[in-house]
Amino acid sequence: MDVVTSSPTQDNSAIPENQQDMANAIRALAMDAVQKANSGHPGMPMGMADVATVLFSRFLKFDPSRPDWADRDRFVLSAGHGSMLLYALLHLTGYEDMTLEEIRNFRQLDSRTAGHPEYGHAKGIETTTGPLGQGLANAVGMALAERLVNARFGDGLVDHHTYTIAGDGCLMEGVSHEAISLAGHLRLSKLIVLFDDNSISIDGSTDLTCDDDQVKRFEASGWDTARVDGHDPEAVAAAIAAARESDKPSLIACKTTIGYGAPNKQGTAATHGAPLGDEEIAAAREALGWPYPPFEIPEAVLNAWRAAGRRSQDAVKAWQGRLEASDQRAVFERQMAGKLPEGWQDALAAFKAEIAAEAPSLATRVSSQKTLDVLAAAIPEMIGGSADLTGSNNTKAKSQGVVTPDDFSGSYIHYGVREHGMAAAMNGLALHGGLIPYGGTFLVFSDYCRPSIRLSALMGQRVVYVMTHDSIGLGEDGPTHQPVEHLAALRAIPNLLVFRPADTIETAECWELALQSEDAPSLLALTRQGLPTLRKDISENLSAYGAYIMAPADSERQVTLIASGSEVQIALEAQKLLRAEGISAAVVSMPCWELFEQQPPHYRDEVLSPGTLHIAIEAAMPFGWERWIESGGAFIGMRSFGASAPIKDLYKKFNITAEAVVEAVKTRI
Ligand SMILES: Cc1ncc(C[n+]2csc(CCOP(=O)(O)OP(=O)(O)O)c2C)c(N)n1
Repeated sequence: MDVVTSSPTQDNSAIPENQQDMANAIRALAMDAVQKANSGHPGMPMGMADVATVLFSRFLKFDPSRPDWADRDRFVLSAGHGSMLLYALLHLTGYEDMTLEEIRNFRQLDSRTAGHPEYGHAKGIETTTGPLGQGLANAVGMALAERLVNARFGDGLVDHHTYTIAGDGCLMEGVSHEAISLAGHLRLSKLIVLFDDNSISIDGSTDLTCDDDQVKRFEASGWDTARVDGHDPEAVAAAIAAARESDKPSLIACKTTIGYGAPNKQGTAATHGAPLGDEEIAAAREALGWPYPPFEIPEAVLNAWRAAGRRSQDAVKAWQGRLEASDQRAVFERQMAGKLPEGWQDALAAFKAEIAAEAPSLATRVSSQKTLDVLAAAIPEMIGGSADLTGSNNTKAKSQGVVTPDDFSGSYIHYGVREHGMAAAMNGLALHGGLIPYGGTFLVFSDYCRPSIRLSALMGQRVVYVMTHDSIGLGEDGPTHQPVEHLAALRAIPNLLVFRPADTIETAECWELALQSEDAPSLLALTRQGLPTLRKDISENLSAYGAYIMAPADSERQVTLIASGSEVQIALEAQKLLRAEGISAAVVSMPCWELFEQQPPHYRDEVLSPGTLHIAIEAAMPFGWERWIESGGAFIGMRSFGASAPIKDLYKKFNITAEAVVEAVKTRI
């Protein structure tokens, strides 16, 4: 660990003259916007204004007039409550859509300046942050993405840093451990964390809760570290310059005073998340030597900031020249635009035809593996991985090499036992652009990924979660490993496509849909146990409808059996038994509720046939199924946790059988 003090390791000509005023402009905008909104967090932006000024005016490679420039440095405000820091920086450096009006409308309906930074609301917001720790873990994913895309396209097109500001809260969160451990292992040397080391969180001093030596913690995970006075711009600059030379990821612990400049409140939790009040703001203006009215930035200061925003224009031009001269240009542009390669479905269609002809019995996790063998070969930007369950999740395709700290040309990541870190890193991979991440664990551990899955959905990112061992069907590992409430919990997340395919054909279809879903993440719930091939008709991707009639009734329909995944075969068996009893039933396979909801009412009616008796079958809790079951119908599934036993005994014990379906029908018809 180095204690860095001011040292001229960088070009002093680049140091803006009025950097104190530049930092104070951030402070003033933060104080004033929070005061006007009567809510928000002034303390962190005021405390980190000096650090951010150094970063944005001397180091960060970015161009507000080309916010989507592929080779820009990524900046992530992990301590998202300090959103005014980011909004102020975007406004001051000249992002067109971050007007002063937006700053004045901080936290108001339809403004770009939401309470916490939201991806897509304004250019320059690289990810949605607010849930502490997520941004740091996203930044790890972005830094990993940079290395992966660099390995494919070279330094000429991809050579940038990822910076993130994280606070005490981010570093207390468990996900920070997984993230920094992964980054240390992969030696993501172009990742630089600026720790807002102010020793204050909401409840007061961090002495109340945390004795960790964060610097030592990062060192233990293989990071370079430094401690600096976060209000000494030259010390901060020297530390960043040194970090950029490191062959490891770097932590710079910036000792700061929260609410810096507010004479009576600085250094206390009172500045964390409440307006300072008119009196204290007036006192702060006095103390900072900032005599200007609210929301007014003097021309000279604004000019200095706008000059900072133009620093990289030559670099952009030079990069553009390299892109135009590159023989990889078309592929690079396609991948960065998130478009799939031409003809990617051809091999998939051949695979489906082969499966329909051979009709093998396979666990859908194996069906997924076989689909991946086809897809990963056709779509090199797919980046797979698993949280230490590669052989169980069947996530590694034949063509995929393993990514190592020394070689990022592979496309498979061993994430280690770090489900949460994996999910958050996948968000970073997707947000960076140029890659399509997917990663696996057991469905029961989707809970360990949930905060990041929720953010994939909120941000509309194409991340694919491969979640195997999706029910009591996994057998002997028992109730600790048997998900029962997870499908319901996942279906409750808006903008997440939850797929539960019934056989290999549906698995291939669901993968196809997941890759086509550019604005929503997908989760595939896959079985451990073998399932017969049920579908022969491959003329159309029927899973795209969310639900469809897999086996029609052979006379006027009396009963509609609705099932997903492994229970579709039970529904088909029940249909036969009912037929023998003279009861006419149709079987509906419902691999994706969300897509079915999007279908027009006439299609939904055709599939569900209102007025018939509805029986739903799924080896999970009934929560939510009432939506598809008309009154008088029934649900065959779980009502409790599972148990440890062979699968054949479990389905009987929990009464998820064709006979139970028949009985439910007969007592109701
Ligand atoms: C996962 C999560 N838990 C709780 C919160 C609520 N929260 C927002 S900021 C904060 C304290 C953060 O402390 P620190 O990072 O030191 O920020 P500072 O006080 O320095 O601004 C908490 C608990 C949150 N945003 N995310």
